[in-house]
Amino acid sequence: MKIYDTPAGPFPARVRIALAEKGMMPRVEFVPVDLLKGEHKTPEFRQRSYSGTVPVLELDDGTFMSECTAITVYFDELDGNPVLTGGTPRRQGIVHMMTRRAELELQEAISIYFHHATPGLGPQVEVYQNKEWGLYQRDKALRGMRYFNSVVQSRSFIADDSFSMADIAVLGGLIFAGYVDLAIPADCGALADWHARMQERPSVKDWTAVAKEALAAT
Ligand code: GTS
Repeated sequence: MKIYDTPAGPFPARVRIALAEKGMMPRVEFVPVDLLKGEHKTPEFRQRSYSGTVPVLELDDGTFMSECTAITVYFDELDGNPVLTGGTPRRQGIVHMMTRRAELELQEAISIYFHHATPGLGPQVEVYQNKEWGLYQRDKALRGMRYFNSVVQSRSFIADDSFSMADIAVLGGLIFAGYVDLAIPADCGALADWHARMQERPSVKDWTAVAKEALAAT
């Protein structure tokens, strides 16, 4: 299997952390995609990913799969032990709800802020920008942080009392927040504590080391 991605990217981070949690990193070959050069927007790349985004998983039979959530579910089910996304129907539902909420309220909002209200990936790639929309989304992301702060005030993890895909999605959002200097608000102590605890997970430590190396090389 191959994954087309950019190692330090906040969305690719989600799949890489999930793979590390599952001990499945060795099963995948990573193919780098240079976003600053717009390699993800070429007609050739769009054959793999209609929306022109990474990560993209290529299965050995030639199937392409986009979307962090879909790829995470795929790997989680592969070994018959879906600890990140599965369990009871109730847990599945809650994990998916909280994952989508993390995307909408945090990671996608920050992504829109980055692409619309900052130079983003540069003028060659950012062919349409709407600064007002970007700034609106930045404020939405800050509200999202306050929401997730309230969530982890009453439980240890984002979806329930165990680590799941939803924790990885909030982590992805906070990784993106770090890149655009959007700090966790000072009044969000529970979220800051949760974030500090997540940094102790070997999967997150491994990703942080790989990302640092990739950023240093650019
Ligand atoms: N919904 C997609 C998913 O869940 O996979 C979003 C993927 C996404 O936006 N990926 C970013 C991308 O390709 C990569 S990164 O910003 O996290 O590194 N962005 C490029 C673009 O032009 O939108």
